[in-house]
Amino acid sequence: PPPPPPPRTFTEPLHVGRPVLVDRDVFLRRAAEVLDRRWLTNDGEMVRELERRIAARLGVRHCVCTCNGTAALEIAARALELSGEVILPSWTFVATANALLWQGLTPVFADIDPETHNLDPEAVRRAITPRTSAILGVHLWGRPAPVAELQALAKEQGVSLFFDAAHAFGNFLDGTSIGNFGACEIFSFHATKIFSTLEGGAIVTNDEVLAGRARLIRNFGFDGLDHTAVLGVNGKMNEICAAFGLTSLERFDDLIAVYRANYLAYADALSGVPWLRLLPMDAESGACPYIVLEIAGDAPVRRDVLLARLHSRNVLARKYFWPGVHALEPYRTLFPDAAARLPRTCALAEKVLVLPTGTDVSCAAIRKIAAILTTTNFE
Ligand code: T4K
Repeated sequence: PPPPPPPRTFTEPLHVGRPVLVDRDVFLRRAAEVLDRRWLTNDGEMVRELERRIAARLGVRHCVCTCNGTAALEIAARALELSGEVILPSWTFVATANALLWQGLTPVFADIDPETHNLDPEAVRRAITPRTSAILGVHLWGRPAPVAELQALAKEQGVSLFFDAAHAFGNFLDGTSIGNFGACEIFSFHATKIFSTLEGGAIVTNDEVLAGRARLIRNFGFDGLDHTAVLGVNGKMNEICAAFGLTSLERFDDLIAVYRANYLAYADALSGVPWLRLLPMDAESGACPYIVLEIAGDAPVRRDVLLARLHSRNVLARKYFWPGVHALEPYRTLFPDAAARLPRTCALAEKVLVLPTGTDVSCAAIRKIAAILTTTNFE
């Protein structure tokens, strides 16, 4: 029989990271409270309440909300008093490295384990020099980094360990919430995340001294009305963002269920295609924020052809995080030899497609996306 015709175009574009909306009335009521109080920012009641609820949810002692995840990383690096070199993956969003360089630190990229997309502890060990002051692990796509191995290595080498958990709010490692590992962890609550404060982020830690330092740095270094203790910055979250966050948090568990169901629907629709690998997610207990697909080198169709095909059908898939941070400016110019140490990152960057998920993506849409990917009579 002739092959089935290619699936038709979606009428509305499907995005990776389309913001999830909160209950409008509840949010507007909270926003009105903020206006009534005329306390709009600077450690207001909404921010404090959000910090309490996040800390309680994660089972972590301290939560310091910030204006975005990048600022959270920068403040964390300052609070940890880092210097010299910090080891991190290149297979991440550019903000992970930018935050370090912006603080005058030298990012040193280490290769990943292609099975997990997270740092390979052996590659980290090889990247350690006398100038290394810290390891910055990333829980990429919400999948936990190899925490125990990195912890042991950091201890052995006498360097700090902290985590970029921008993707990992609502995820767990062996039953413990992400947020409890290393000296501290940072989250992004950007609009594209399942739990969002529009723009926002947080540093979470069980270390009281570190949390105190992060609070000082977040507010220009002020420790009194007319007195500063350290070099600070303006990294504060405002009250409207916190009001959105409180409303978003109330919906979080329902949303996780949607994202998990979508992940399982993709797994079902794409199973049995030997040249596609769907990166496994923890659909039992964790959130499944990203749908990450690898296209095998011997696939009948190249990744970029599939991407163009999806885009032509209004499925706005992404090549996150192609080509790897080391290949983006200014890193490409600063570290022209980095690629030689990152063969697995470079290979993976040519394979990955991230597919739309979230409340706008139904199971029927997922079956159609799978058909667009696997139909053979396109060209
Ligand atoms: N560390 C890691 C590992 C990160 O992934 C990130 C951020 C950070 C640190 C830093 O955290 P923040 O400082 O951002 O809090 C997006 C997000 O902006 C960024 O937060 C996120 N990671 C990154 C993975 O994705 P872009 O530049 O790819 O987003 P953009 O503008 O292309 O939007 C994604 C899709 O969503 C598009 O199809 C358009 C759609 N969209 C987006 C927004 C904002 C909407 O429909 N409405 C909207 O309001 O970075």
